[in-house]
Amino acid sequence: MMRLLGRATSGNVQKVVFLLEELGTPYAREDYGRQFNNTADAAYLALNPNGKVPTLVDGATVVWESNTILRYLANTAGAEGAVLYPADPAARSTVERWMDWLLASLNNPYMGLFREAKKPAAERAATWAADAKDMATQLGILDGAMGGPWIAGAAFSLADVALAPIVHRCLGFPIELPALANVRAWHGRVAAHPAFKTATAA
Ligand SMILES: N[C@@H](CCC(=O)N[C@@H](CS)C(=O)NCC(=O)O)C(=O)O
Repeated sequence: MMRLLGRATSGNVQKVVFLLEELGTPYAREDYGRQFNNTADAAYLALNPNGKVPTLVDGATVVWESNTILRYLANTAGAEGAVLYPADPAARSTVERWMDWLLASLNNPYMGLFREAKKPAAERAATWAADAKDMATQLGILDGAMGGPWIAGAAFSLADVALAPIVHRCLGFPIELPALANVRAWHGRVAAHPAFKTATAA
């Protein structure tokens, strides 16, 4: 059975749990990271030299980087995986661009706000306002680009899986955001997936 190493509270672990649950793939998640204090051990670093979670162990295959894990799982999941991650290059690019955008554009303000949101408002770093503005801009871009019920258009895809746990948190930060009607409607659709509920329960 596949092993997923990573704490349930990590957004990047939640992406992978969402997909494993959605595909109905048997897996065992093991607690690694932060409070478990076990990702700097030599045994873990031999699997993932970043000392970060998640790491997926599938027999002799070890995969790290959450978006790479999503692609690996889709590529090994047969017909259902091919719907989530289409082989046609043009269709695939509509999925991958948002997975890359998540890391390249949304992640920076997300991480800044995520770190500071835990503090009382008066103690937040000066970067809070700039990150909030950037977050509003990035989510506005996503909102304006959505041309269908799902991130990549008509079909639910890896882009939805990758973005959902993170955007879910972004919408919950105590910051001013534009209306984001498309993003909020999409969030409601994703949140109705039992697999998403399981992934984000922690
Ligand atoms: N780009 C990496 C980021 C991995 C990462 O930063 N993971 C965080 C949790 S979301 C982590 O390991 N934090 C330290 C810890 O939990 O010990 C990925 O997508 O897998």
